[in-house]
Amino acid sequence: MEPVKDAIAKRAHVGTIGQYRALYAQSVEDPAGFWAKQAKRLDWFVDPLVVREEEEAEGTVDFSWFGGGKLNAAWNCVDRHVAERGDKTAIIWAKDEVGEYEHISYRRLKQEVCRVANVLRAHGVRKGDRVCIYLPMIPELAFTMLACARIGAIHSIVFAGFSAESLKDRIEDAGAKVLVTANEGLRGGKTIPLKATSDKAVDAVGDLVETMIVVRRTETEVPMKAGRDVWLHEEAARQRLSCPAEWMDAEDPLYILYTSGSTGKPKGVLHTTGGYLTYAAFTHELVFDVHEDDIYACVADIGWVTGHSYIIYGPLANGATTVMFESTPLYPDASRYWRLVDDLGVTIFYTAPTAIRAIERLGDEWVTKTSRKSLRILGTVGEPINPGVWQWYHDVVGNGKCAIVDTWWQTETGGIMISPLPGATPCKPGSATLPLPGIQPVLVDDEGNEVEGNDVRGNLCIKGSWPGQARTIWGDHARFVDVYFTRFPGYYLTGDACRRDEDGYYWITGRIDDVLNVSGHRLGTAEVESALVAHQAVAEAAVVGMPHDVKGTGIHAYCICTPAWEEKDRAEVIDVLKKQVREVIGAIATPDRLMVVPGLPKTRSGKIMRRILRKIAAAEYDDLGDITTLADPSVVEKIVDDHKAGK
Ligand code: 7RM
Repeated sequence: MEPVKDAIAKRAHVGTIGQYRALYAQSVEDPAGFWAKQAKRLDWFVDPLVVREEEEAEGTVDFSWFGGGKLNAAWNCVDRHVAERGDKTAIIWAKDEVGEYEHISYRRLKQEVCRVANVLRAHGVRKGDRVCIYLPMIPELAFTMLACARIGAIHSIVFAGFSAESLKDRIEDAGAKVLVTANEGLRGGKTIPLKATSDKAVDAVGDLVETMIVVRRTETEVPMKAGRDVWLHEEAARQRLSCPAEWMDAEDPLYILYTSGSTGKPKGVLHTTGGYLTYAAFTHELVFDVHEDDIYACVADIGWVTGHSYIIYGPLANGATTVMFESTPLYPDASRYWRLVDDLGVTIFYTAPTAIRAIERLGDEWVTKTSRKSLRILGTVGEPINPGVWQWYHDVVGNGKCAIVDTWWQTETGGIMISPLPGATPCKPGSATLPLPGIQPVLVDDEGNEVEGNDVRGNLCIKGSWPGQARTIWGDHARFVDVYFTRFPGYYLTGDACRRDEDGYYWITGRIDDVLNVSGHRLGTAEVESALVAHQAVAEAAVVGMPHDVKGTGIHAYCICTPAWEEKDRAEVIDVLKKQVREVIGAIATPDRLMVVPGLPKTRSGKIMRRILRKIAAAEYDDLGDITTLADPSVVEKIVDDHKAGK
């Protein structure tokens, strides 16, 4: 057990474990009172009349928060701070170029947001319309999100590493009539051809996208299609510096964010305005113990939920100074993060275990040659952190002086659910520790019974609702009900397996479904499989996770080739198929290992035995279990031999 550090506890919002326990007890005894109080951290045009409502009817799920309330997320993240702290830096943009920073004050942020909002309005965007954003980590991304929020448009941000096809699917599913992109992205000294990818995606959706708004990040010329494409800087220069904020209902959508599930295409998780923003602000302040003078850096990409909640909405709602980091942890070398910390005086730093592992393996010197004396709190998110990596983060990066917060949550939860509080919770490396106030995790056995007590395991579910909870899947409420609320009625199903230890601490042990967590990014095995079988070379494919030192989980694909491709050079086929996945989904989905196999282990009813494929992928050949029930056990032998031979 790693005790809480006195220096951190002394100034913390919650400074003892007793205080945390009292707050927690209060939150579950009187949730309405507790959340009503939390909602007061926002500025409401009209105060909510009710805290929480749940409608019950056979076969569906419907809950809402802060009914009757009216507010605007951009107003809360920007305008209301201008009077109090107009000259305070809202966003520090850390450019890809080493040592180059741009500070944007709350006053300037308001003007930039208004200008972009006016540009969107001028192009016909109205309340409820969807705007797709395909931008790298540049300030215009923040301006555009907040501009959407300001006029009541729903943003759908697509990570700039996704392919044209992934972008197209998301534009189409959301029905976005405007796409905001950049001529190019810049990351780790390399350019990313965003406009070219956007053109491909937009051309493939017919005339759905009426306007493409292009940010000029680099000097590179790109073709602009007359009547469709416009430059943001030219349009913005013509617009006023003010723009009225729409009065949004608490339950009006704020954004859609696509995330992978175990089956089918990624689902558009929908978050609403009042509950989400309350929850993002509340958790950001509590978990990171944010104070007025903090310099807060979450180095995730805004294309993922972590960036939505903990680079933009949470920090800005709290009037904090937040960093937008455009580069990568290893560019130009493994000191990059700590150089960022020293250059800006970062006090709170939030990243993923995969990034920590990538840096750790290159040696301590990259860290120890930097000062890092400004740091107080170090966070992680996205996947379980190995206890050894936790210790290294604590001892080497944090010099033994920082609090570590291992934060468990999901796209669907809107914000952090299980995490230590830096001034209150003694830590156990590898455990996300205890639930935040207002959150009731339960472990449910496979029969649907709550597993009580400590030193137990089960399917991690959440009892009751919380304000940041996703309300639906865009365009498919039946899928929302089916995926999250059907297997164990009455609970929200997280899809994670979990252990609650003898002290009541939670340990996430992995997914219970076919979702992989690759470098902290969620990927469905079904998505990768469908990208593979879309190629003429592949007759059938099965994808599983495999242990990976840096990524946590790597992608292992097994493919059966079509006759015409069977005789081709193996290495070439493998290259072609890896490239296929990269082109269909994006680089993050590229298989780490791809094997061409003569067959797949199947039951006599034709079901692929993924359990066996996972064991082989992990090189646990002696532990394959019973294979006698397979339709053709000899396939397994062949695959094992080839795997051992590195084929
Ligand atoms: C924020 C985010 C969610 C999945 C989740 C888990 C895994 C996230 C942790 C973690 C262990 C953690 N959203 N996960 N945080 N596992 N410890 N601290 O990652 O929707 O992209 O992924 O990530 O499996 O279900 S996400």
